[in-house]
Parts: sequence; structure tokens; C-alpha cells
Amino acid sequence: MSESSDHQVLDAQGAAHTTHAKLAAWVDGVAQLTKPDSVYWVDGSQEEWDRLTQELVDAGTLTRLNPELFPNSFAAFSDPADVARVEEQTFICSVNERDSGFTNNWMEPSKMKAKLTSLFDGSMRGRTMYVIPFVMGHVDADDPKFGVEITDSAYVVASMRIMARIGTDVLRKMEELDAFFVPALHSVGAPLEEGQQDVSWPCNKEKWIVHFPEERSIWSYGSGYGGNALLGKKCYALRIASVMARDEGWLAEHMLILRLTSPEGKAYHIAGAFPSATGKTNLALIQPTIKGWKAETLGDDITWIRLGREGEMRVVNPEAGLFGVAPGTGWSTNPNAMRGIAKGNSIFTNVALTDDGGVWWEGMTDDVPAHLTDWRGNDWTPESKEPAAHPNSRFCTPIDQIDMLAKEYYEPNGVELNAILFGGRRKTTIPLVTQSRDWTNGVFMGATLSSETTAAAAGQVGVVRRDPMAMLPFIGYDAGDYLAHWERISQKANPERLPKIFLVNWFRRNAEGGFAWPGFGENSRVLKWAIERIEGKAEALETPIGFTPAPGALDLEGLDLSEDELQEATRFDASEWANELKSIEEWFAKFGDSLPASLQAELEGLKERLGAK
Ligand code: OXD
Ligand code: MN
Repeated sequence: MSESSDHQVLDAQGAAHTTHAKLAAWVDGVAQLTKPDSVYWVDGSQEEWDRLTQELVDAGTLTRLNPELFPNSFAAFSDPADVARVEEQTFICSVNERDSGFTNNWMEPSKMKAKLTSLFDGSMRGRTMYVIPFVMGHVDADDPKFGVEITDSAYVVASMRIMARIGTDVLRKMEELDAFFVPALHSVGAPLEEGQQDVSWPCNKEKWIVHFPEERSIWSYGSGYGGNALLGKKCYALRIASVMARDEGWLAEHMLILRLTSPEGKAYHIAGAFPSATGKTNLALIQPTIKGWKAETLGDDITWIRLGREGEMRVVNPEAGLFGVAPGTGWSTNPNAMRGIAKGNSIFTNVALTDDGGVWWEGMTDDVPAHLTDWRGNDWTPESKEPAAHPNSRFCTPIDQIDMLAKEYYEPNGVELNAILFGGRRKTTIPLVTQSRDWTNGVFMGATLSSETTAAAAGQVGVVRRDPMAMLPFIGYDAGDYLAHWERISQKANPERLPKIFLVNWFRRNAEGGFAWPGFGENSRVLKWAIERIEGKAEALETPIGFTPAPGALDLEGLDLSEDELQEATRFDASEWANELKSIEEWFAKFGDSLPASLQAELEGLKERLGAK
């Protein structure tokens, strides 16, 4: 660690570490405000990781796992009140309130700045202030997107090393380009007074996750949880990036990226937007069950879509790691994820510990261990009432440990996108797969994307919640303007090369109440149909809501499912759409004036086709 004293901190030492004048000035200013004991510039090296993780073990924040089971891996256990993103405390402080839209919290920027400035005043006292230069996406991209996170949490530094490209190499590139960077300031909000004993998971009851979109800056206070504290991820790569994308003509989306290769050797790239609890990580790491098809992954959470030189849409995953929900990720449901995790170099948060020094979570293995230490540190047995791992416990693992990672992941400017999937969790109404009539109809599908609430979430069960493009908590500006931007982008693109758009639903129920479609690896059959639609090979039925697979068009070979049973999953049911129309109207009413006319026209067209006009 740096040996600098308070006095040195105040003596503008930024310039000693970087020739990037704006960065040096920002770091010095933050140090003056937050008053840490020392300032440390993160280099991103293995030696640094080893040192920091050992310090975190010594402090009781991390538990080193049995290296024979999970090499170079650690478990962290958070404060029980700091386990998830805090949407009610997440703000988009645009200059004009209208620009944050109805999906975001807003406060007047200068009022928010004053509030945050007083909270950050002295917030790092007794701690080290870490400076993490990072880049989202590739440092060699045509337009690399830099950021610098300042944090007082070494857990954040270690996690950021997994999730993003960080350190001295990035800093040197920033200096060479005198690049713009997003200043991303984070404090757990737990200053240590002289002689005060630290806790294993410092945080503050008061939490603020704040974005200033015009300034492109982030201030995060009070939480150590990944989604609130690893600021390259949701805060930058989605909320701030969506604003940059609006202004610069691209899209920042909450999507996975898959590369599928047909038996003829033709490769396609598919991006998929899925709200939480809809099997996104499983689809990103799918093991196809259809013969001759190969799946590789490029990403599991965030996708940036830019226009290429020929007007094609190109996708990159700006992240370097997976920050996945652990429960439900298992050897039988997602072996590709498990093999990557088992290679180690991972940080687990709020999972359970096994007696032999490994980790476990619900759904990891078919056999449940006879004894565990649960995420709160209590003894746990299969008779225990509470889950052993917190339902939002996470694995944080380098993406290059995934065997099925496509080599195209490393392409600095991405690969051409051929199809977009929007997927929700619906028991009724939404067929297994529907191809949109055209781009605008596909944007309508994304704009009305929905899931039913499950018992896992607080509140009423079975209520339909709209989640446009699975971006509800992540759109950094007005939601209507965001949908209009999707339209605008398509007008700039080469119309021949526009990705085809599909709405999918793996969760429809049959008359007996069971799942009408087996899901998991069998979803590859749906992907195959989508690709064959692109190739003009697969048959479809034209319905009022779009194109669904014609009888016999979906490959069922080797699957124990009759055409009749398949019908239950794929059918369009006009009677179910009467309610759906009402619900979509209510949803669109929330946008007020900012709903694009093209989407209102889509709704009117749908009503007409359904005979509801
Ligand atoms: C995530 C999320 O953590 O969407 O990926 O909340
Ligand atoms: Mn996500």
C-alpha cells in the first residue's frame, strides 16, 4: 500500500501517477473531499490481486476456499442489509426532469450534488482510496470507452479486476489518447475513526446510486454490493452508456450474445434481452441438444450495438467477467458455467460454505450436502427453513474461463448481429416464439416485454410487469426517447442487414399446469428455427401478433414431445390477447407524450388485426 499521509494526499499527488491532467485533478479533488489515509493507484497485476485478497482475508472480508476445490477463490459475506441493487435509491439526475423519464428517480442535479458532497466529505477517513483505471470493451476498439473508479473497498478492486480490463495498461492508453473517461466515485460510507475496529463488510444504511448523464459521472454511496459498487457494470455500461449511445448513435443493452454455427458451418450472432429470473445465463451458456449445431458465447449480461462501415449492426460484450446469480446455476442445468467456475480465480458473495472449504448454493448439485454453513454464518442442514445461499448470491468469474467462449469475443469492434431475442416469463398468452413482422414491430415486442412476478419477489404473485428490452432499471434517460432511439438507429442501418427480431417465452403452461416446453438445451430448437427464418428456409404461420412456427417447422427430433403438445407452447390464442391489449394500453399510457408515434401505430395495427377495433 502507498505510504502517503493525509498531508501528502492533500498535496496533489495525482500528477505523480498520471500525465492525464483531468484525471490527476479529479483524483486530488476526491482525496481532499473524502480524506482517506492513503491513495493507491491500482495496476491490475496478479501480485496486486494476491496482496489485496490476502489483506481481505486478514480483515475477515474474504474466506479463502480450499484450493483443491476452487483454486485462488474466495467467499465474501455481506451485511444482511446489503445484498442487492437498490432501485429505489438509484437516481438519474439529468438537468431537466423530463429527460430522466417515468422509469427513473430524479432529483435536481445541484441539490443532489450538495447532498452527496456532504456524505462523501470525510467518508474514506481511516481507509485507503483506490484509483482503478478501466475500459469497458476493448482498449483497441475504434472508440474505447474509459472510466476510472475511485473506491474505498478492496473487495471492489478485486471484483473489478474480474469484471473489466483495469490497471496501468489502461491508464497508459488513456494518457496516450488524452481520453475522455467517466469518473465513477464509490464509497462504502463507513469512515474509521482513530482506533476504531473495522467490520468485515463495511457499508452504510443510507445508500445512493446516482448518475449525472450530461456530465457522464457516477456517484455511489453506502453499498458494497456488486450491482451498486462495481461501477463499470450497470452504472456505466448500461445507464451512462445508454445516454452516450443516444447521443453518439448506438445502443447499450441488457443482453447476452450467442454465436451459433449450423451444420453447414454458417455462423450467426444472436443477442437476447431477458429480465431477471428468465434463464438468461443458461441461454448465454446453452448446450444445444440438436445435432450438428455449435453454440459459443460472447457475453451473458451487457451488449453494446454499434453500426459498422456497411451499415451492419455489430455487437461487443464490454465486460470481462460473469457476475451471475448462483442459485439455479448447476452441474445439470448449466455445466458450461460450472466448468468455468470450477477453474477458480473467482469471488463468491453470500453463498454457503461446505465443510471441506468449498461453496454450495441451491441447485448447484442434485445432491444436497448434509451440513453447510449458510450465508449468514449459521449451521445449515437440509431440514433448515431458510435457503443456505442468499437467493441473490453471486459468482464473479473471469469470462475467459468459459470453455465455450467464442474467439470473436476478442474482436475489438465486435461481430455482426443477425438476430435479437426478447424473452419474458409468461404462463399464458405469449407463444414459445414469434418472429416480428418488421423492425418496428420488433421494437413493439421489446417495448411491451413482460414477466409475471414470482413468489421469490415481494408483492403480489402472477402480476404482469412490463420491462422494456429488459432495461427497466437501466435506461439512463426518458424511456419513450429510448424507444424512439431504437427506431432512429434502424433508419441509419443498412435495411438489408437489420437483425431479425423474435419474442420468446420458455415458460408457457399447458392445460395441466406444467411447462408446455422443456426449456434449457432444448431452446436450441427455437434458435435453429429463428436462424432458418433468417435463411428463408423455415415455414411460419402468419398470426396477428407475428410469425409463429408452422406445424413441422420446429425440429423435434429426439425430443419426447408430440406436435399436439408443441401446439400448446406455440399457439396464438386470440382470447388471451383481449386482456393483453388492455394491459399494453395501460403500460403505454405511462409514457405520456414521449411514446413514439410508431409504437402507438403498432398497437393500433395489432388491435385491428385482432378485430378489437
Ligand atoms: C444483474 C442484474 O446483476 O440484472 O445482472 O441485476
Ligand atoms: Mn443483468
